[in-house]
Amino acid sequence: MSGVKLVYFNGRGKAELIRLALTYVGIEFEEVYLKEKSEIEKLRSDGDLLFQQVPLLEIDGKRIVQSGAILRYLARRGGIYGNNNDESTRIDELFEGTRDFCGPLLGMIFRPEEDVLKEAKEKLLPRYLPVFNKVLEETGSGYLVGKSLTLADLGLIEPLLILVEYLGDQVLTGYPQLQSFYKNITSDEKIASFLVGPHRKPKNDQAYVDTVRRVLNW
Ligand SMILES: N[C@@H](CCC(=O)N[C@@H](CS)C(=O)NCC(=O)O)C(=O)O
Repeated sequence: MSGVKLVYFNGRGKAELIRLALTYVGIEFEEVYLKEKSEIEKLRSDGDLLFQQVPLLEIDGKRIVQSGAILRYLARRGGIYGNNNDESTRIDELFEGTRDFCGPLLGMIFRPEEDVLKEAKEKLLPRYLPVFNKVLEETGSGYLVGKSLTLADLGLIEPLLILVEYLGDQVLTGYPQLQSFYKNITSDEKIASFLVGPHRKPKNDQAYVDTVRRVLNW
């Protein structure tokens, strides 16, 4: 075992992309699932959570919090964060766009599904799908930046997976670059194995919501 440990809930939330990135860059890891309030309280009182929040990644003798910091650490370590400052900046720009795109979708089941999907159809899809489709058209490589997969592409596949899961693949109709992006990325060997493997979490369900509420005292 590599000793790498991801602490979060047994659900997607802010950890799912970290799980995907760890898998993609080839780092084996174990997961610790928070189930009780006392567990997060212990991490807090031990000083393990800088902002009192999870996810927490223990790796290379460090404890890293903040999902963006964790993902960038993994991206740099795995060589998927560009070859120079300009590329990394472009990756950041697009990656942050994927976070804005994905954010409202992560709340599925914490809010009524119909409301989230209605807002997604009215606001998120028309705002973000054309932009990402256009960027892919411009690079022509099948990736958002450069000629190989970067953190930005991992960031984009997360909301696309959620949308296709909830709305079907017709959600990408009219966006040919995104259709082939979706197909290519999900058939990448490492990503395909992640999607059917033990680190991939199922759709949020009531048990997950109850656990989060209990642990965080919501
Ligand atoms: N900006 C942080 C936000 C993390 C966050 O909101 N974590 C939630 C669980 S999803 C949490 O631990 N909340 C407890 C709290 O805020 O006290 C990140 O991206 O990691």
